[in-house]
Amino acid sequence: MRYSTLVSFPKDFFWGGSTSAYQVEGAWNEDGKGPSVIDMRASYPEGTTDFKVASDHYHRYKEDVKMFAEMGLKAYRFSIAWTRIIPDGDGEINQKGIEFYHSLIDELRRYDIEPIVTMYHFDLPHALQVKGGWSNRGTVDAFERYAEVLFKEYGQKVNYWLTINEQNMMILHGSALGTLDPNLENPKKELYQQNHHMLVAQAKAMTLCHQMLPEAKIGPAPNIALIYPASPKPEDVLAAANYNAIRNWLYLDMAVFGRYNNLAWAYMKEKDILPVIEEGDMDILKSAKPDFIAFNYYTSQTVEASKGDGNDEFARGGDQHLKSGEDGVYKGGNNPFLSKNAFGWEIDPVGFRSTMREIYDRYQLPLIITENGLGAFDKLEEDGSIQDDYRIDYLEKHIEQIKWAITDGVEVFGYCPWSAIDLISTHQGCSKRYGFIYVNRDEFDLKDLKRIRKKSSYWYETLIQQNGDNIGK
Ligand code: BGP
Repeated sequence: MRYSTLVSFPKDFFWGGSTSAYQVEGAWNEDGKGPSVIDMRASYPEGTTDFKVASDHYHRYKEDVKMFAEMGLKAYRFSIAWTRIIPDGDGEINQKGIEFYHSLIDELRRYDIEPIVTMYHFDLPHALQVKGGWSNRGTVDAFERYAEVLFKEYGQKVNYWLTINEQNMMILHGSALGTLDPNLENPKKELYQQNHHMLVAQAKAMTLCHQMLPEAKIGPAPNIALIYPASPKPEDVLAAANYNAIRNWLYLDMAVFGRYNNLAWAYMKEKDILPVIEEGDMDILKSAKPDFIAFNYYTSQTVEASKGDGNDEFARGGDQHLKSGEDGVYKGGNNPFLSKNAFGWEIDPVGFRSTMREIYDRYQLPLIITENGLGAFDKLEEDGSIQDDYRIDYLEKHIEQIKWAITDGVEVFGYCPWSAIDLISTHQGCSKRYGFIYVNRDEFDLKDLKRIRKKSSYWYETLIQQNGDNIGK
């Protein structure tokens, strides 16, 4: 639908920025922090750094938060490292870790920046992984206890909680994220059991949050992107519905309605990967209610009917870690109407609007975008500037689509692009940069880790001052 005028962003809209603990903090083994599955990764893709120092945010958070304030950020979405709080996942509490996040949150509050806290962003404690990770039902209890510690410690300072970042990507692309245990014998069956356990853990955390902190709000944070059929061919349309169910709705139907999506269930049944559901699980899942939906969006995907000829899998941008497509379910493919970024990810702002409309139509809950952004090889110019006009272009087009979605009647209360500051990509090193703020380091040369605001940060600052009024004009 086209409109003669677009509705303005709400006055108290959360213009933010986003990071995650293991990608930005560094200090991987300091002040009592235990190792996570990310720290214990056996190898990294060739030519890319590990996460030991990252952007050294742990030591420089004051300087970073000051820069966020200069940019005018209204919100900062970050994650707490479970292994700083409880180094082995379910044992002793580490006071130094507790203090770090108190200091970070206090610093944000000093500048009126709303903390939006992800409880768990890929970095499961290694000690829990050794005991079976999410395959072990005990991890559900460990997460509930961890949640209780967080709510007790930070509940008076944090109003917005996100449970688990991109649970769907951990299930679908765990090998790329470093979250898939390479020793799993039957990965798919295990993964869907893990998925069930994570869903129960999330439900328990949401219920606990409402009991302990009646004023606080909590929601899931999957990666949601509408799947297109490659053509109007009815079989392609069915294939898109299959993948939408497996990739997107499985996670949100459960978080919001407390039931398994029927197509996703039929898929798991056919593949013989149905999870074991313990007595009482469905009651736990049904009684938990999110207050909002947070989601990450980078790109859309296009699929067609499965050919079943062994060639259904498609590697996005040639990236073997990000394959999708499955015999008898759907075949992955390209969308000829979209351009691509330097890493082969399709750029689709209009798909972003469609995704917001679809989520809101299905669930009728307020939305916040907790990740969206452009990975690029930024260049530090001789004059010390970073001219990331391509990022401005990407963000502007996506923000405009939020405005269209708001005009469509979708309730959106915040936008936290990835990333507030440069950090280490999940599997493509630190040369793939996303930040508004440049961090002066290379893959293997830490240099001085100096912070430099990129051109996009000044552009975003102006946009925030104008509350997005000039967008879409
Ligand atoms: C999401 C993750 C982030 C982040 C982002 C960009 O899946 O939640 O942690 O890394 O994607 O992806 P990448 O780093 O692979 O470019």
